[in-house]
Amino acid sequence: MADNAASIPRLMVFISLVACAVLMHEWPVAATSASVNTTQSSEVAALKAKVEALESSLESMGSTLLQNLQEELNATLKDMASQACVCAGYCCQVDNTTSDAAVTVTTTTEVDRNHTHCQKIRPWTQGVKQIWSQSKAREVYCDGQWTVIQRRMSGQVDFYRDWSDYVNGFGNASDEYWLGLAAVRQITASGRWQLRVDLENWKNQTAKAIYNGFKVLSKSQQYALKLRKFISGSAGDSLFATHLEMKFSTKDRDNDRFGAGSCAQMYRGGWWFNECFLSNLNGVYYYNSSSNSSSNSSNSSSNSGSSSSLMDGVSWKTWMGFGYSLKKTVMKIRPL
Ligand SMILES: [Ca+2]
Repeated sequence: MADNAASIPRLMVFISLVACAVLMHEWPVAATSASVNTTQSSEVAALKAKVEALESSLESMGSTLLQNLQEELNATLKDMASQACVCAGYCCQVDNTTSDAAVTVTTTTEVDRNHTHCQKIRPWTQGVKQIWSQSKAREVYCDGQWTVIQRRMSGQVDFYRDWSDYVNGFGNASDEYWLGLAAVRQITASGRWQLRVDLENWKNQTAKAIYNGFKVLSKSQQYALKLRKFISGSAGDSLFATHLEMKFSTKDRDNDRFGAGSCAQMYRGGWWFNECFLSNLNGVYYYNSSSNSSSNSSNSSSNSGSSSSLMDGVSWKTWMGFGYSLKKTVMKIRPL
């Protein structure tokens, strides 16, 4: 018993020692863990700050890159759209006034490249239409299947113009105009063509002249006039007999056969002058055929007076004679 009694305190001491030992062992461990946690937290905080900084930086870079890409894409799209307008034969406009990403293409009219003259545009109606001429869309007046290449009717358009204007065309398809020698040359370069001339005088009487084999020759041939035959017409022939194979002349390009001067300057128009004419449908427009009339030109005072002053008028000799200026004229063509 004495041994047992003595062993209890010894056991207690032992347990105490073990407990102490355990405690002694645990304390350093707990202290080390706390130290590591603190270090890790600060590192995490630093990393977090770095990540945030990087994110912010990337965001900024991304924004700039995106903006640059959008601008580049927009420019490319506009360029492509412009080319598409030309390539597809669209009469359209790309809006270059805005830098928005959206590309605005305003298509006014689609022009079929096969529509090189009015007969190819169905249905055959009267009015201003788009044809494909010299690699671009342009307006002409279609009289059914006829393509109008010249029209006088109001005196609103000045026809006393230079070579360049007569080659490229001028006026307004809904009113008075000259389609242009280059365009007419291109249209009539192949195939066989008929020319019809419609005239109206100041008594509202009408007459016509029809020719087969109409053609305008090339630029190097000074857009000379080719006609195979005068077919018919109450206006008589004022073209084939005198103007066949004549080169075109304007006030600044004397290709006529009149050695003493320029027919285009004397009779104030562009035409296939010989020496000088039986017809001059591009002459000065007078608002009346008779004397004391006035013209549309700025020097109208010099155009009034005796009927002889109308020699430079819109003339077709075999119908109304020299010195009579017509009210309306139309030159129109169609394939034979
Ligand atoms: Ca001459």
